[in-house]
Amino acid sequence: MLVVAAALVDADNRVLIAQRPEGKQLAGLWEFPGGKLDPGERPEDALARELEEELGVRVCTPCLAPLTFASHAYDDFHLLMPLYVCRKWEGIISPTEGQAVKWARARDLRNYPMPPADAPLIGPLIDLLG
Ligand code: 9L3
Ligand code: MG
Repeated sequence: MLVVAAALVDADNRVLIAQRPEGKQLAGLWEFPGGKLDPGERPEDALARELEEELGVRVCTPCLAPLTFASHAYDDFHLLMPLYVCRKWEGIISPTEGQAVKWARARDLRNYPMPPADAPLIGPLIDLLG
């Protein structure tokens, strides 16, 4: 399964994480926002769509800079997930699914329980953002 995720980074180099809502798989864990590709969709277009659906912000696809990949074998599928860094968006972050969101320093991300696919992305973000 191909899923795309974003590290939205603010002017203070903090990263946005979102808590997966009740009723979803991995509910309660903190993730980099994103989701699955629709059939035939390009990764950057899928991520722009997901960020608008989940957070109400618009990003331009050239503003999405690929940083690294997450790869994790769940019991029933293998998740492959590129992480894109994005520093520019339009609109105010307003979670649309009742999910909590937090801005955190990259080095503090380990304090938040994350899905197994997301946790290995913290290292490259610390390297990038300090
Ligand atoms: N997933 C893991 N980490 C993430 C995201 C966005 C998604 N940062 C996993 C959770 C689900 C699957 O990918 O098993 C699909 O995600 P969603 O469509 O339920 O958000
Ligand atoms: Mg999602």
